[in-house]
Amino acid sequence: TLSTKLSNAADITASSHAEPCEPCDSLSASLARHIRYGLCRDEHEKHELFNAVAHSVKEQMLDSWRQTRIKDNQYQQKQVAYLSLEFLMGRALGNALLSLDITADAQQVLSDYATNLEDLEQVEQDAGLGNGGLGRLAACFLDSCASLDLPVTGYGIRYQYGMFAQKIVDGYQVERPDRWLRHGNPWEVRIANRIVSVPFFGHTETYLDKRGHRHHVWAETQNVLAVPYDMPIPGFKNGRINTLRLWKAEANDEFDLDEFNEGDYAEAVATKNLAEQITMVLYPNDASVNGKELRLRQQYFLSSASLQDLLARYVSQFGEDFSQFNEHNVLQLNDTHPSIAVPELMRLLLDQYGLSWDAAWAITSQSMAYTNHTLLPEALERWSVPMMKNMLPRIVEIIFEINARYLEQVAHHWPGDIQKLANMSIIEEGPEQHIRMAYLAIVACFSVNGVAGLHTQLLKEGLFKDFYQLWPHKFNNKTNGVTPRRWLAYCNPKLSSLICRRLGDEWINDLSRLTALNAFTSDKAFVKEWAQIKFENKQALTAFVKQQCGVEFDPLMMFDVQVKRIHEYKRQLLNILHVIHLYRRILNGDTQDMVPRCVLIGGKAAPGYAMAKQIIKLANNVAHMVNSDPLVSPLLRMAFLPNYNVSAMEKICPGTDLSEQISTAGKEASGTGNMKFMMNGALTIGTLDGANIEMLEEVGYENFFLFGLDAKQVTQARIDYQPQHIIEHSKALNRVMSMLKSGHFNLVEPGIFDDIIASVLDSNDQWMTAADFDSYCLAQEQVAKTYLDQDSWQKISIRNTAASGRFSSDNTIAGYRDEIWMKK
Ligand code: 4GP
Repeated sequence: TLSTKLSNAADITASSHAEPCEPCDSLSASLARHIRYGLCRDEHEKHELFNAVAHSVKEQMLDSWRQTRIKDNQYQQKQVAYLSLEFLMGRALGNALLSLDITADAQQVLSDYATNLEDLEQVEQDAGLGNGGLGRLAACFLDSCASLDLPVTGYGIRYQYGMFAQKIVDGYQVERPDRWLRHGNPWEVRIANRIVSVPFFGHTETYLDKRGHRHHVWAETQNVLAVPYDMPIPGFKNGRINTLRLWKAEANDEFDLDEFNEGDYAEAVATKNLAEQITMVLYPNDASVNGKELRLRQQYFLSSASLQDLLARYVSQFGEDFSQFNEHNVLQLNDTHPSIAVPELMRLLLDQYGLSWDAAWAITSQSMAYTNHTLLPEALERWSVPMMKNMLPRIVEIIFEINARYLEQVAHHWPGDIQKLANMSIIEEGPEQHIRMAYLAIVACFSVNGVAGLHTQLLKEGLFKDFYQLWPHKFNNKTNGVTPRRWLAYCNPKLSSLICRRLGDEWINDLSRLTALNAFTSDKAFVKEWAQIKFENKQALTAFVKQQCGVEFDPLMMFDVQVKRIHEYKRQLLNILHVIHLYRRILNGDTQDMVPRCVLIGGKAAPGYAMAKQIIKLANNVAHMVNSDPLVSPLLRMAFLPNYNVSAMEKICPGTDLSEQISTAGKEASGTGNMKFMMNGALTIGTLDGANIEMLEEVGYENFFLFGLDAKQVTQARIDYQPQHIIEHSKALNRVMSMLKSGHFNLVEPGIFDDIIASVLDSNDQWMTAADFDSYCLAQEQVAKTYLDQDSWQKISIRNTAASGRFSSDNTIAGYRDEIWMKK
């Protein structure tokens, strides 16, 4: 009856320890119920059916979710909080079914509703709460943490609009808002009893108490409510359901009643809008920061809400005795975006809980760890002090105090070196002072890590050299990884099933087992089946490209793919120049040894990044010329895929032959797309950059197409770089540049590519496009030669998958666990 159900529910909320409970409804009963009582109509739209299914699947997780929470609240294991402004989760349904091991069940159940699972999955909107690498890494990490049975909570922002939707109009990128919550989010649960309040603005005051102790008050603040929405993160077949807690900003007074009574309805609602603006939209900048005030508000909002949540949870277990805090808690900062958590934790411990500076600092500096994700100096966050003083006056005071104390250490280490003090200060002097957030993070955190071997080495030698000298023990490397559940088991069911038939299914949570595939390179039947699966995946990708771009690919041709954010350092331009090179060769009848290829490029440009947008336009225009010449299309086709996102990658990587990882050496911190392609048996053409280096180590030179300058050579070559000279001496590049300059690709839009042309010719071109062109073309010829021998290509493909085990994010997370989070 209803009353017993309600009283059971009350028991559940009251009980504090895990206990067995009755199993919930079967998936099929649950779905029937959701359809019958949730939709309340006989006809329903596809997305309504999807929501009903998602609700039913979520229901299957609720008991385990609760058990996990109860267990973790006992702090038997140290609790980890992963703070990130971005979580690029993509779709959840397929992954949840896989983790819960109920995919077959769901397929069966759905057949009663005249639909199939695959179609229904396409209805789910991607949760695109991130820009690219850093956000997707956070999502892979959550999956690995749950699968490794680690008590890790993701803390992020519930952006009402995620990463913008990209349309291509006349070859140009057009941004459209991503209304991912339009039909509701069936996975989330609003947790009304954990709402906290985050202060902004106001001013600070100090007073002395009776015993002469100084106290700080942050007065007359404007407070914004932070409302948690929890998403379940299921571990792979292990019963753990972790939590991704996303904060939504809400006004604490729905209406200003005085204004409302005076009849100014709009003014009364305005406050509400101002508060809710904070979590309205994700900043669509990848690896670059533009110093916008609203962004700082987002960062502080996330940091403060998450820390308040963490402290409240701790206090409810241990009271206000913080001596055990570090034993039970650790925080990982995903780049500097949430590094304002450092002074915020200090503030809460000092002002709210009355700890001394030294006690608060001991806790703060032993509980936080920082991951850096980019070497590009322009991406290092700096916040204007006057702006911050106005928005967060108490926080600025604390940062200045941290800085003053820390600079004493610097002075002690380098006596008399004034310049060192200025260089290393958290406060950058100038016409306007700025706070260097990376320095703040390094000073406060006990661990600083890069995301691939080369990247970490470059941090130590370059960007953070002084800090490495001062605190070598803080620095460590954690090479990135990707989750094999989503990026092989789920996205490539055919390959996955072949591997399972040969190796069993233990590779899914122990990816190193894939090395056993090497033994099958001499098994003809296996190689044939491997090739057949790639072919079928290419057929599926062909259909997707046709549907998304209207371009006809041919699965008999080689699929050469570069999908990632559009950025000059990633050098999509180099790829396009190579396409022009092939195109020109075909027009000239120089087609000997050429392999028919379909080139796919996809990715979004930051809306304010003019050069990246021009590169998109160039890709589209070149594609148009290439595809419209019937003499060319048997040998070369090209498409620009609009709106590249997580769910697109799930279709792309299984059907790719050649993965383009061609960044200027020393610029790509790690890369993770490179790993997804490798796992799915693509061969890589790439530079000695980021994790490519480690991939090469694993798979061997003979199974990787390496080209270009390495990081040291790039630095060297920059000193006296003369691209004009290089072009004069390269027949191929010379012809490509002439064709580009002739306006062949922009006959009706003269001049639109002038900036791009100038960038290649510029002796200041940081990206060294001209320098690597010949070497790239040579490697591409090697690719073609290898591809012509299909048997050998397929064997290399198998070796790539076999060697990808090291790049499971399970591996990476085991490293974070053993060397950072749980390190004694
Ligand atoms: C990215 C890096 O560019 C990429 O190399 C790396 O694999 C990824 O982080 C994860 O570590 N950086 C960003 C960013 O996404 O916004 O800085």
